[in-house]
Amino acid sequence: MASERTYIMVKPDGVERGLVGEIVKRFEVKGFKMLAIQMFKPSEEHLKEHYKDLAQKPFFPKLVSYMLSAPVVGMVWEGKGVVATGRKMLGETNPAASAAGTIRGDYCIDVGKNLCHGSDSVESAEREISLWFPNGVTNWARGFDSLIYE
Ligand code: RTP
Repeated sequence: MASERTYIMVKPDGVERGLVGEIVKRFEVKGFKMLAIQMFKPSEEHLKEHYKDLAQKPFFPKLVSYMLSAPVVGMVWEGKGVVATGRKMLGETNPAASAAGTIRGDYCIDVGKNLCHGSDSVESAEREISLWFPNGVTNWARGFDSLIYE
């Protein structure tokens, strides 16, 4: 059975616009399994650690202040190929390049207000899950996995 996990985060604009439920719904109806969900009001240090690979980018200060502007909702999702498929479901980083049917393609316009984050590799996912859920995440047995996986 699949054990791949990803970290999906609804950013401040998504929380303030009331899109948490819509984003959760898309992952649920796809067939992925939620392992954790929590609202956070992270510190600046915590956010800088999350985005540490981008620290030298010119947009980094703007990104940090955007991410501190309201709470975020962090989630752990599990499923076969969930990292890559999760990124496809989010769409491209720039909503203008995102296909209709993706979250960013359907619900936002500018790159600096792009609603959601998804881990870009299995390794990043595990790092991010440890950062946001340091006490670990409990798995659970779902009764209908045989209807999802062949
Ligand atoms: P994320 O980490 O949030 O899932 O986004 P991503 O992998 O698709 O894109 P990344 O390059 O890691 O950028 C992280 C976030 O920074 C903001 N950004 N602003 N040119 C800009 O102003 C710019 N470029 C990126 C976006 O919020 C992006 O999601």
